[in-house]
Amino acid sequence: MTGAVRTARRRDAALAGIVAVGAGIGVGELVAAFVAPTGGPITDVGGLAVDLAPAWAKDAAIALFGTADKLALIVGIALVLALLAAAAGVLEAIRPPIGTLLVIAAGTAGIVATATRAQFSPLDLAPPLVTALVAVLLLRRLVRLAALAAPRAGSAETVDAEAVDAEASALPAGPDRRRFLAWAAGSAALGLLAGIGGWTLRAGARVASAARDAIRLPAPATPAPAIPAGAAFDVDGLTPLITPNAEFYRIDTALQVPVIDPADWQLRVHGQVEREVTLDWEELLALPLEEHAVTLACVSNEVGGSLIGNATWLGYPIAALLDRAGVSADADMVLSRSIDGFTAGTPLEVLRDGRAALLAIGMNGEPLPAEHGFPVRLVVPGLYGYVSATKWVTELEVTRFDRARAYWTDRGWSERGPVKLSSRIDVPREPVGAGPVVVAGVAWYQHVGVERVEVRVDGGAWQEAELASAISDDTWVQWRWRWDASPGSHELQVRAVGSDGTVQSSEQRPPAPDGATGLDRRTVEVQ
Ligand SMILES: Nc1nc2c(c(=O)[nH]1)N[C@H]1C(S)=C(S)[C@@H](COP(=O)(O)O)O[C@H]1N2
Ligand SMILES: [Mo]
Repeated sequence: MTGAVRTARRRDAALAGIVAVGAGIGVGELVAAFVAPTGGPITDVGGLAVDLAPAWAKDAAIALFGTADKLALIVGIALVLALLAAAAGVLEAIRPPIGTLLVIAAGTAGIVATATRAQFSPLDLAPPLVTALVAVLLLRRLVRLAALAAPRAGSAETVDAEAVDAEASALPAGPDRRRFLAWAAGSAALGLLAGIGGWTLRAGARVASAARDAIRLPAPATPAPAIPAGAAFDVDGLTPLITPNAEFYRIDTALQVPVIDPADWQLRVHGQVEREVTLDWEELLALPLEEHAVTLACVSNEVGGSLIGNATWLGYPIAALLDRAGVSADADMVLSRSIDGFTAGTPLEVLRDGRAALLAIGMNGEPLPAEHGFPVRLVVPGLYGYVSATKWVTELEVTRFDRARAYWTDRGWSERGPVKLSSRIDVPREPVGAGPVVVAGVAWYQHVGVERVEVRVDGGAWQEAELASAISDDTWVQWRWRWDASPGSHELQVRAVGSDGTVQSSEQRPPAPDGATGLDRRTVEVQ
């Protein structure tokens, strides 16, 4: 085989590698558009690169490329990937299956990059997996076709070195080579189409997340009161007083997180009002905003479950907005609607009794995360989320319970959903040694307040636990109790007593239709 032929064969193998990996990424981006709208193979690898890059490299990139630093990063990643892909093609041609292994290694890196993202769900693995699979299958197929198309040394097709124009193709355009080129061109075209499709579908998501990154939340006119000293116990394993956004439970019907550019967001207040009110993002930001800590709970939370979280929310009082619209005396409900059609029916009297019912834009000092309703959601202390906490909210319809039905009311859940008094044991989680043991957890009765928490062992007498200072009646409160544990297997139980004298019910009832009841219990082995 002549040098020119070898060069041409390697060129075809490199082309095979680039087409295979490129098409894999294209298909992966398309899959990402459906299952992981904020991610995707390129952005995930980019994210990992950004996370791993040393600070000086990031500073240099910003200094060199300014606001185009992200574009520069993507171009850089594409170049590196193209080089790797070409190498994989050549290696697969001359030393199979090293090229395949190289692609699998890169795919594994992509999967790790995805799996280590802060907000990861198993479905996010689909794009990198599909990318790797498509790339490997195409690489093997294209490299085989390229090999078939190439003349062997000494065969009749071997091209005389003198006849070869080193600039042009050194290989004869026989049927095998045309087949290879057709496959390569077809794969490239399909990959490109899939990629363009995926990026177009996700263009909205990128616009919105860029918009979110650019937001500077206004300072609240009414800041949250300082968290009282003694509100948080220093107990290992105890739920933190404020739930970090990345750990906040997420419940919604949205298979794909709705994407709203704040510049396009509008809230319409209508129905039984004197005048319709519309509010846009700039107007909302200019209003005097308030900050309040509120514990949000899901009606589906089982006793002892984790569908509850506490955050500091920044927003505008819904009541003030309703006043602006002038609510009809006949109305008794606000049907809030999200951009994806979800609805919640909230009693008007709850929204207007002075509690911190907010049209919220901030969560723990940040703009709302996409999953938690960006750019605007409702938060109402004392009500389960399904009747109050509409995310991606775009409409408030003032109406009546006997005229309108909300999403979950139509599916067998109670029309009204005040949060039930409840408590949870967080620690101990594991077997403990005999002697003093700290038992601790949280208790909540939003907008009423927790007066007392009691613990008992093996069904014995109730004993009062120590209660931390509450941030407010709208938040959960931590409790702890010192247990003198004796060896053996013991069952701990907890119950809370509300500020209104209500004692947490021990009757075990499931979440449907208006919230679970019963007592959290935990069996602990004492050695
Ligand atoms: N648009 C929309 N908003 C929604 C829901 C939903 O399905 N769609 N679910 C509600 C329910 S049932 C709960 S418990 C809370 C959960 O809010 P979180 O995901 O921010 O914790 O959102 C509420 N808001
Ligand atoms: Mo919920």
